[in-house]
This record gives sequence, C-alpha cells and structure tokens, in this order.
Amino acid sequence: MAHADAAPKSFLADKTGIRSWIFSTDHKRIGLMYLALILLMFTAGMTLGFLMRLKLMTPGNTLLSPQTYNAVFTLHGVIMIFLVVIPSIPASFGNIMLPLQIGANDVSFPRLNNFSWWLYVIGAATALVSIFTGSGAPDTGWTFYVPFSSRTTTNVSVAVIAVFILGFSNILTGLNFITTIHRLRAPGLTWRKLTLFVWSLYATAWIQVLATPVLGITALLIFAERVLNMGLFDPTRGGDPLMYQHLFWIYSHPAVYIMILPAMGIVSDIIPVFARKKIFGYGMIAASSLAIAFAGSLVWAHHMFTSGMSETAVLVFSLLTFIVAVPSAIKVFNWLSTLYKGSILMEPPLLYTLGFIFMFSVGGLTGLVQGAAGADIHVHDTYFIVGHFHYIIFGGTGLGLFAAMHFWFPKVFGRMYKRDRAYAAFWLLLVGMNVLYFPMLVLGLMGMPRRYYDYLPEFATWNMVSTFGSWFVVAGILLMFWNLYQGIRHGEPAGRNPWGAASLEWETASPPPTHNFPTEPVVTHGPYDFAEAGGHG
Ligand code: CU1
Repeated sequence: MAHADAAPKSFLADKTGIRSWIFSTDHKRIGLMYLALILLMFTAGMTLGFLMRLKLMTPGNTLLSPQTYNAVFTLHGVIMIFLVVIPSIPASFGNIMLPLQIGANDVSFPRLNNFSWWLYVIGAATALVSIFTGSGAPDTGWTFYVPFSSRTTTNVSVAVIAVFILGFSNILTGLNFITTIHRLRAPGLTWRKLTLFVWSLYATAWIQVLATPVLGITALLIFAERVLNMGLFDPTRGGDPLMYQHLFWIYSHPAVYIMILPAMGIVSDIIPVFARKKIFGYGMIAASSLAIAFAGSLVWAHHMFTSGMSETAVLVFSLLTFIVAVPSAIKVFNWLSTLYKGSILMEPPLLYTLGFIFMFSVGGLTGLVQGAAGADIHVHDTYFIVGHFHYIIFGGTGLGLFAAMHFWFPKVFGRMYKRDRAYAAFWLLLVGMNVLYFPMLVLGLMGMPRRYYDYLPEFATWNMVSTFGSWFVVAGILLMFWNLYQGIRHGEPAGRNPWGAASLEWETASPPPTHNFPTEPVVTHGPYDFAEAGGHG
C-alpha cells in the first residue's frame, strides 16, 4: 500500500472529466450525481407547484387553461413522486453513506449501481419526452386512474413506460443495499452496532425489492390496455377499474414508507449527536422500521374506502391502518426521550430534524383521520388529503433530506456552509410550509375538492393564504440552495468530524478518499457511544 507516502486523494478530486463521473462506480460519486439530479427535478416540480398556487390564488383565475392546469398538477405529482421523493434519500445519501457507515469500500455491485443511475436518467428523459411529444402532456393525475388513463388521448403510454424504467432503477438499488448490508460489514460491526440510518435503508430496500415489481406490472398493463386495446381495467371493454386501484396501491402505499423510512433513519442518527446522548430504545427504533415495512404493506386499500369495495374490506384495512401508527409513534416517543435532558447543540441539522418531527406529527395525526373509514368518507378527494400528504412528504421526507444535507455536507465536501443562513432558510421554510399546507386541511374539511380547476367564493380566503405560504417556501429553498452552493465553493474547512459524532463515516477524511478507509476499520463501539468514541471534541 502506498498510502504511507501521501494521503490518498479525495473522491471529488481523484479523477476529473465528465466521463469519470457518469461512468463512475464509486458509490459516493453516484450518490452525489443522484442528489444533483433529484434537486434539479425538485426545482422543476416546485416551479409547477408554485404555478398551481398562483392559478388558485383567486377564484375565477385564468392564468392557466383548464387543460394546462390538468397537465401541471399531473406533472407536479409524477415528477415529485417518481423522480424526487421515492429515490430522494436512499439513492443519494443511502448510496453515499451506506458503505461509509458499515466500514466498506463500496456497495456489493458497483457497476450495477452505476447502471441504476443510468436507468434513473433514462426514466427521467422518457418522462420529459411524454411532456413534449405526441398529443400533449399526461392529464390523469400521478395515480393514472382508469378508466380515464386508458381513454385520454394525452401521452400516458410514454409516461407509464417512464415509471416502469424508474421502477427498475429502484429495485436494483434495493438489491444492492440488501446484499451490501449482509455481506460487507466491517469486522466487529454486528447487526446491533449498525446505525439506525442503515437499519432504515435495510427496511426500505426490502419494500423496494418486493413492492416495486407490482408497480412495474401495473404500468405495463396500462400500456397494454392503451396500445393493444385489451380490456383489463376499462369496464366498457370488459375490464375492472377496481382491480387497477388494488394493483396501484399495493405498490403505492408501501412507497410512502420508501419515502419516509430513510428520513426517519436520518432523524434517528442526528438526534443523539446533537443531544450528546445515546439513542433511547435503539432496538425498538430498528425493529419499528421493519414493523413499518411489514405492516405498511398490508394497508393499501385504505385509499379505496369510497370505491365500492366490500364493507369487510373497509373494516379490515381501516384496522390495519391504525396498527401502522403504533411503530411510527414508538419512533417519535424514542426521539423525544433521547432529546429529554440532553445537552442540546442547536446546530442546523438538529433544527431541520425538529422541523421534521413537528411536520411528521401533524401529517401522522391527520392520517389517522383518514384511517377511520367514517371520517375518510367526508374528506375523501378533498384538499384535506392534499394537505395531509404534503405535511408527510414535504414536511417529513423533504425536511429529512435537508437535515441530511446539512448534517453530511462537511463530510462530503470537507467544508462548512454559513450557519445563520441555514437558520434563516429553515424558518422561511417551516413558516412557509405551514402557511401553505394548513389552509388546505381547513379547505378540505370545508369540502373543497382536490384537482378541480376552479372553486366557489367561500374558499377564497384560505386559498389566498395558502398561496402566500408558497412564496415563503420558495424563498427558503432558494436561500438554502444558495447557502450550500456558496459553502461548496468558499466554505471554511470542516475537518474530519465537526459534529463530534461516533459512527464510522466520521473516522475517515472529509471528503473521503475513493476507497473510503486507508485500512479496513475494526469496530469496537456502537454508533451512538459518544463517551467510548471520545467524540465530545
Ligand atoms: Cu396509504
């Protein structure tokens, strides 16, 4: 080994040129390329959402035509769900941190990992093609509900092929992670010494591998129905629309856990570092990730309480839905117990994490309203649903991703962003999100339906408030991006372990060298043992 002569180059500086990135098998480069594309797609999706809020600012507004409006809310959903939130944390920080946190050189199948990234690129390109070619951008909503999606003349066939391709990218990433966690842990790194982020990636990977194929098949069936005129879902051709809803949600509810579990893992990693305490209930948090992955796979038909399925089914799925709330609540309880009497360092990663806990709790509690079948019938297809899932997905997964970006930024780039700007961006975001989404909960209870082009004057005030909120959110996002960009270019050197954390990724240089550790680490302490690790700094 030559590492005694000179410190190995960082993974950012090791090789240069575009080919050294796009064909890279380095998990850190692949994760960073995912992150860049995901943030780009997020910006596109946010712009569409911003447009929608402008259009909905006043009743009778004609900023967008009805057909354009339908395309805008469909694309906002398709982009945000399939290109941003589902891959968001696993593909970016999952890729970057998994091998580092388990003391490995890379994932099990580095070339397959690069191929997954390419599938993401090809899937995203196919989705773009569906917008700009043929007879217009899809107008079905991101759920592609039949029979409309099998009849509309817009470009749905291309969009479902994009979803199919993206699904494969996910499945292969999941496969890679499961194998990596089983086979590549450093000597001494037992299952009980894994970080809770790795546990959450493990639970997520099983959902990716087991549930995503159902989405792939469903997308293909829509394609077959449209192109070959098969009567699978459309009742006028002998098909069954209820079957579509079952197939779609068998994937798409567990997909909610693909979105939220990794964010929960990040929260579980960040809190002990900034409370300077061992995590409370390690085993329970790890087990609750697996419990959520398992139980979350059994609740899909709670999206279908008003579809006309049997009363027995309604009862069973309602009950199962309440059961999933238990492991989620266990996590919140454990996080708060860890914070309790800790010596709190209110650094930006912790602030974003606390924002996550607040937003996730509002989202979770409003979810219980819909889990109860009777209450759900009242709020079904109203803005209550839109408000609820934005609290979970943007308030939860979004803030979780932003917490991760602020937490691991010094590790990935070896530099630090400006803290005051990070605080300012956070408050713009948190206030903005609540002003944007809380009115939607109220509007839903008042009976305003989702996805409609226009609304009655009685909904005017809350819609205006909601639109104001979107301006704060956009301002917060722009400030955050700018701050991080400036940090990459001019930030102060951060050092190996600026937060005094105890997990393995902090033991190597910042940014890490291409092969992560100069010599294979031997693990003697757990990821939250601050005293033994001497991590108090
Ligand atoms: Cu669901």
